[in-house]
Amino acid sequence: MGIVNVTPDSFSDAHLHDAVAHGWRLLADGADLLDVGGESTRPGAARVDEAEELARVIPVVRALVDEGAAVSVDTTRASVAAAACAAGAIMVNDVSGGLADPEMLPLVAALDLPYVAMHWRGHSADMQSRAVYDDVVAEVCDELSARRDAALGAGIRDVVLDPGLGFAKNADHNWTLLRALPQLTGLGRPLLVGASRKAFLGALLDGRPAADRDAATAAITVLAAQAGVWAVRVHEVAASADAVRVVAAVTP
Ligand code: PMM
Repeated sequence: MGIVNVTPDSFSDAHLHDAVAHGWRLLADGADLLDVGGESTRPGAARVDEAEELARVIPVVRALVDEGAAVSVDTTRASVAAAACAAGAIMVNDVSGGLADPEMLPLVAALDLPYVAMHWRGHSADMQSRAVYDDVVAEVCDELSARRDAALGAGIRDVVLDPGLGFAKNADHNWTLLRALPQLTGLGRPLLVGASRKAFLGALLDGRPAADRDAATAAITVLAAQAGVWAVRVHEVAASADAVRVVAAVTP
């Protein structure tokens, strides 16, 4: 899954053209799916309003779909998910797992589309204050199981789970969860992992800036592929696509 973040810190004012060109590059590099989002979820980020999120996301979804791309929409708002799916998106990636908007799960059920439910404890502005666990693996598994059951109970048939690395989690929590991929895949649904360029990789690499964390990201892709993870969500696709093929070649 290649990341197309349509946010001012990713693309300048000419964002439509730039974001679409970026999406095409990710497809050429081997992405099977493009994840288009208009709201930054970095720790501390403020929310964007609905009109702004729609204005960022919908034209990019439409342009990529019109050219034949498979697109998921990265949003916590049912209204944005509905508009993106009307524009041709075929999957909803909700970092809140249905907690941010009560209309999200019924909407995705009605559309009968696949749904990514990520582990989440609150919006980005103050989520790191919720990075408190006695047993991070047990608690993430419990809370993610509850979101799985809510999504299935709402009538969504195809539910993907995601441990939400970096969301109400510190670096130790992220590494502990990556060590526990077998327990997470044991929740009985396909698993998505999003480690790409995240701060815990920068911390491991002595403060390396985000753009220089792609080799570490590809190393996580190897671990994820070996653990049977369904997909990784990455900024730089080529190395991760190669990593997946290498793991496949040595997997009986
Ligand atoms: N991470 C970000 C945004 N959306 N969606 C899922 N399912 N999983 C993630 O880990 C995830 C996500 C934040 O990362 P970015 O700002 O680098 O896109």
